[in-house]
Amino acid sequence: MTDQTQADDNQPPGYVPSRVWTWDQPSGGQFAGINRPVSGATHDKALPVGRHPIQLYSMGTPNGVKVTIMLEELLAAGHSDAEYDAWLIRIGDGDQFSSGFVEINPNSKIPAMVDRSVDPPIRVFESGSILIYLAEKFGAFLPTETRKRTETMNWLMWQMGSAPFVGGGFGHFFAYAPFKMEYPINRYAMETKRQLHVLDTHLATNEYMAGDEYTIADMAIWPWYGSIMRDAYGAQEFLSVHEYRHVDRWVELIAGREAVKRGRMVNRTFGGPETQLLERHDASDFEKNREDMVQARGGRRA
Ligand SMILES: N[C@@H](CCC(=O)N[C@@H](CS)C(=O)NCC(=O)O)C(=O)O
Repeated sequence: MTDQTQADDNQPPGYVPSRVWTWDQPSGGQFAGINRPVSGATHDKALPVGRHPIQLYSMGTPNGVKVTIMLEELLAAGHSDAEYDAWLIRIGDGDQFSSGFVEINPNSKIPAMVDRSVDPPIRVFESGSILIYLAEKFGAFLPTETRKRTETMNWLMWQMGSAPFVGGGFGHFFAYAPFKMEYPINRYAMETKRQLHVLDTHLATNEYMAGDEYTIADMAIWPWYGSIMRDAYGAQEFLSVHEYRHVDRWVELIAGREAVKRGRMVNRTFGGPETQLLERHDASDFEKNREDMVQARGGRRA
């Protein structure tokens, strides 16, 4: 094949990467507007601070939900020091690029957290790091016995490394890219199905990810793989998710937990208003300040 016929096969046809990449225009597709090739703040704005020891700055995406599930589980287990304020960071509006947010997460991604129960306060970013931090701080949901702890960490790290292929790979090209491209959709559908098969095989003989105990590994994996099994990207038929019946069993098991039901509502900005609690500052917010209730009061929080 000559260079020219190869270039004709490229997408768009004739595209040949330049010797040096330059940022000429947004790449197109959903969310392209917030992408930049540099890091750092775009505007000066401090983060709000509430009255609780733990301040969370997040949004109800799968990475955000991992942490709100953990905090709700800790509270349900009686760790009252896990009380938290959850502030909404609207990533579509660029809130992650405020100077205050960049100070606590130079990577400008939700979730990020500040533990103000210690002096000076500790910043924590990366959802996996936040889960481990909270598990160690409260001595919960991370077994201490070496074999079980290692298995929990194995699956937690598996999630952190694997989910970007599902979200940034499959989800992006299947649902968000400006046009459909067979090559990346095939590549990432293959990888997504391989990962679902990994989970299915493991969950055939294990009740939870780390064995017989519910841990931060379940909390990390469920938001991503639970949603790909149920509704993410409208791709359930495409991926034949019905094939993964052990994953299906586990998805229902985790979804049935009361703390999970609460955690998935926090900082959620999509779905029905009755499923959203935009900000959480008190346990009573679930009864008083759900978005359907706030809207019925003309936008006023109780
Ligand atoms: N590895 C990170 C990923 C965080 C992440 O990708 N967050 C997304 C939302 S799910 C985000 O904040 N995106 C905003 C942006 O890219 O500007 C973690 O697990 O915390």
